[in-house]
Amino acid sequence: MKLVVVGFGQCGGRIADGFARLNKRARGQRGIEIITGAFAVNTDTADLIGLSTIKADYRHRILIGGEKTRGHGVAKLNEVAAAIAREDGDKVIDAIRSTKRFYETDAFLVVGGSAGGTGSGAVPIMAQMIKERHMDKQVYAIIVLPFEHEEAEKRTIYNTAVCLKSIYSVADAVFLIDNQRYIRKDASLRSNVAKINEMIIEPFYNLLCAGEEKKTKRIGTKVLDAGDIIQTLSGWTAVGHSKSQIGIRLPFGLTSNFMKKSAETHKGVQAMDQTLSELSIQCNPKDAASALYLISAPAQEMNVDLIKELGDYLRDVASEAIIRSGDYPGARGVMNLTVILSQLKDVEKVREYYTKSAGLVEEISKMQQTTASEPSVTEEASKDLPTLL
Ligand SMILES: Nc1nc2c(ncn2[C@@H]2O[C@H](COP(=O)(O)OP(=O)(O)OP(=O)(O)O)[C@@H](O)[C@H]2O)c(=O)[nH]1
Ligand SMILES: [Mg+2]
Repeated sequence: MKLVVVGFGQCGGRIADGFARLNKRARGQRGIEIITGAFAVNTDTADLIGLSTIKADYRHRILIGGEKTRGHGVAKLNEVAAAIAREDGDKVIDAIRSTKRFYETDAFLVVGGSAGGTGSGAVPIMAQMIKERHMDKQVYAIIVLPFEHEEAEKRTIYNTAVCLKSIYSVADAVFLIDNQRYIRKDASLRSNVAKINEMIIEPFYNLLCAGEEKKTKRIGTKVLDAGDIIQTLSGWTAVGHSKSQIGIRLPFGLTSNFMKKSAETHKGVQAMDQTLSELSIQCNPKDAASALYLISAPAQEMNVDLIKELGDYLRDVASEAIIRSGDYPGARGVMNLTVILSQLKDVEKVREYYTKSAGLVEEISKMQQTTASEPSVTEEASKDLPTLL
């Protein structure tokens, strides 16, 4: 599957940059292209300069709202970013259209953090604009939810809720990424967003590559292609990935074929267990109406039993879902498992943002009016003084 990836704001831009690197890796390791274009869009010049892989020209690192913000961002005001995106969005659309292999693109992926200003406000507006102009292609979103420590601030909750509601109504599917879940096991990651970004992006590697493979030895018995992914993705979506070792020599004595096979099958179940416990957002698999898994391991290790066990396990936990699957022959000694749960009818975390922000709407709109119209208390105190200007 080939994507055009457009990241908004700092978080979105960095993740889009990561997808650009993913394409380099696919090209280098496998000789295939999975990203037809990668773009970063921001109201902040400094954040665009900080990227490393997206082409460093104004058509790939796009500044919007330059006249309004002078390139200094929108300081968490997502309604300002939304207005800027509406005004300057055509600049982004034109740039996307100039992608060299645009006609090969299967879908768009827009990315942003929900809690800031630029990503939160621009992602839904741009998703809508892209959708209107390219009705034949799917538009997916990756929305990164804030860390717990950011949630003390009202704006964080409010921006997230408004962004989620808006993007859900325009995108074909929304991948929910809960930042907090990535530091659950390793708190040092809090200060290492680059590492978190790698973890966010990794599940997409095999997923996008599988259907693009050209080499016979890397083509699975059941190829998972763009069609399967498009059929699966809709609405709230969680994604997970695990990597484990496979085909490691067993202890002396456990060498019969039967023992080997059952031990390896057990590995499959373990991997599925681990993947489901590390999904990008906490959810109940029973709430998914569609699901997908892709197993990648050395061809000789992917026996029928292993694949059947994986399918049985997922069918058991995601009992309401239509399940699609694929196998993708990969490197020796490693087993990668990617799982997607989609069309989730309930996501507790999203529901909580909506509930919590309901009480904030009035307060935030009052604050917006205050900053826009009322002079500050300090200025008020100077009203009787003359001015030199
Ligand atoms: N996973 C991840 N999260 C990030 C990254 N950068 C920022 N975030 C999170 O994304 C949210 C939004 O932050 P930014 O992307 O900096 O905000 P922005 O879209 O640039 O908006 P403004 O700077 O307010 O205009 C916050 O919750 C951050 O914790 C990143 O590189 N990776
Ligand atoms: Mg920013």
